[in-house]
Amino acid sequence: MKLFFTQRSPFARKIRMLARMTDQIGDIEEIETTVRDPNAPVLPHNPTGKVPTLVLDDGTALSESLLITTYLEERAGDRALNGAGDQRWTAFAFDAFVTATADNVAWLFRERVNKEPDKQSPTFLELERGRAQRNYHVLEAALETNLSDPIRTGHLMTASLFGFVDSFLADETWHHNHPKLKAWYQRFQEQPAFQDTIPVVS
Ligand SMILES: N[C@@H](CCC(=O)N[C@@H](CS)C(=O)NCC(=O)O)C(=O)O
Repeated sequence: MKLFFTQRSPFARKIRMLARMTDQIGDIEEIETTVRDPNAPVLPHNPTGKVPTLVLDDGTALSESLLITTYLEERAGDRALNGAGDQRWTAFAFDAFVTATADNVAWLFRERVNKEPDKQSPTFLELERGRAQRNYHVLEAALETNLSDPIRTGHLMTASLFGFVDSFLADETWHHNHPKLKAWYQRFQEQPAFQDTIPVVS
């Protein structure tokens, strides 16, 4: 399989961590691509040009990190982070919530990096910051009840999101104002898969 990723994408980093933590990385060739570029290596496989994209050996291209997560979780068998049986949907629901939060933070990032300050919409930024704050409160409560649980795929998305914000939106680090989230994230950073996927940006 081929996994197209960028260093910056928190969604791709989550998949890269999942592949490592479920012992599937040996079956995956990681290929760095550009985005928003007519010559991006991912485009012949996925015309949307989005990352992550996982191309299966039969050429099927999976995009959307939750779909790729579901695929790799099923393929992982006993090593699946979300377990088996119906209770896994609680773990996937948590993952979907964090993924949606990351989507919103990514929109906020695009507004800030792709537009000159005087072209940015204060209304849009205020809305997205409000949404992020709201979601971070929920996340703090969710992690508090799950802190002693095994690591689930939603935890990987959470750590990827915080890593992205720390590296690329350093003045929007809301997790620093949530002591339990902050402490959890500090501990999570010791995970080898997290260390192995730290963005290398020149
Ligand atoms: N909801 C998507 C979000 C993926 C996403 O937004 N990826 C960004 C990079 S962080 C991307 O591919 N951008 C390229 C583009 O917008 O053309 C997922 O979970 O995979």
